[in-house]
Amino acid sequence: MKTRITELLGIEYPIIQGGMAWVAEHNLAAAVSEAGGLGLIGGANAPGEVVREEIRKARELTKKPFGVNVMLMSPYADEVARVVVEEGVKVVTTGAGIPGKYMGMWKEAGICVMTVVASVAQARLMEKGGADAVIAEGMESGGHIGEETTMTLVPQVVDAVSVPVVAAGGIADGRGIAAAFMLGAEAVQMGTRFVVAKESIVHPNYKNRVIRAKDIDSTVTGLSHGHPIRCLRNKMTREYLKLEKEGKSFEELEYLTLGALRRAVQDGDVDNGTVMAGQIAGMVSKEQTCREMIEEMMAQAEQLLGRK
Ligand code: TUI
Repeated sequence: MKTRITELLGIEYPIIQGGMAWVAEHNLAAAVSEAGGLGLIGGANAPGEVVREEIRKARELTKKPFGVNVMLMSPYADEVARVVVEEGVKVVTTGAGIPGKYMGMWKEAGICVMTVVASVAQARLMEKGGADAVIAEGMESGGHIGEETTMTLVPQVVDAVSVPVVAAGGIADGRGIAAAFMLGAEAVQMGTRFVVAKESIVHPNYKNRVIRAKDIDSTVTGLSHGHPIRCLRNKMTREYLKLEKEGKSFEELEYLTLGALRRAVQDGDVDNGTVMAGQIAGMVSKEQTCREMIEEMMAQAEQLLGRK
């Protein structure tokens, strides 16, 4: 399945692994790239030097292309943006903001830049700013989300820009990939399914929560604060949502969320931590290698799309 995205990135399959905070480290990124997709290292809130080390470790595991996600709300975004240039990273994705001030530097370095957008207006802005592709992410996604759904956002973004579009949010099997292609996407980005990959370093408690999740098990905290985060319901979200409803501010509730993603991912505290996952967690039912996941999904997608 050759598309403008597979050609642009030099990858075999149109599957990109999301640059998830604390989850998307070098082992996962390298495994996805080795299996023919595009692995991403999530810069998240990590300092530049930590990301540099991750890039170097990924290089030891794969000669294939991989990328780095620059989370623009990070206090270290400036240094991570420089590190990707210094380390000769070929692909950068951005999330949670507008990467305008880095675009000149990245384009000059020959980096392929793909920016996550949650609306048509953002997609137009990113294209104008020089993005090589946009990742249209629906609110089915885990973590920090916009307001539109993948089903409605992707075709509207496809109509609005001429750069290729990657669909993200709510996709975790070959049917989702085929559906995204029918909407005009030329690749998909997936997070939740890769959380439970064998190569993923996420704590077994976290993986088990995702594997056991039902369709209705995710919720969104911080909607009224303008910081919506999709995660699986637990003790923390029940407390957060109760206090949010009572009118407590973002700052007053920060004690519940500070460091909470790390607590869930690394320590396995899935009661008090933030278990970020997308709505499709209900369909993610087993741990497999990245290669097994990608080959299974591509076979299904190709059959549905009549390409095999
Ligand atoms: O970035 C994400 N998802 C994330 S980042 C993250 S780390 C974090 N942890 C705790 C609190 C906050 C963040 C966890 N999940 N997805 C990509 C994404 N980008 N979704 C939405 C956007 C987005 C939002 C605003 C892109 C552009 C944008 O522009 C801002 C503007 O002013 O228009």
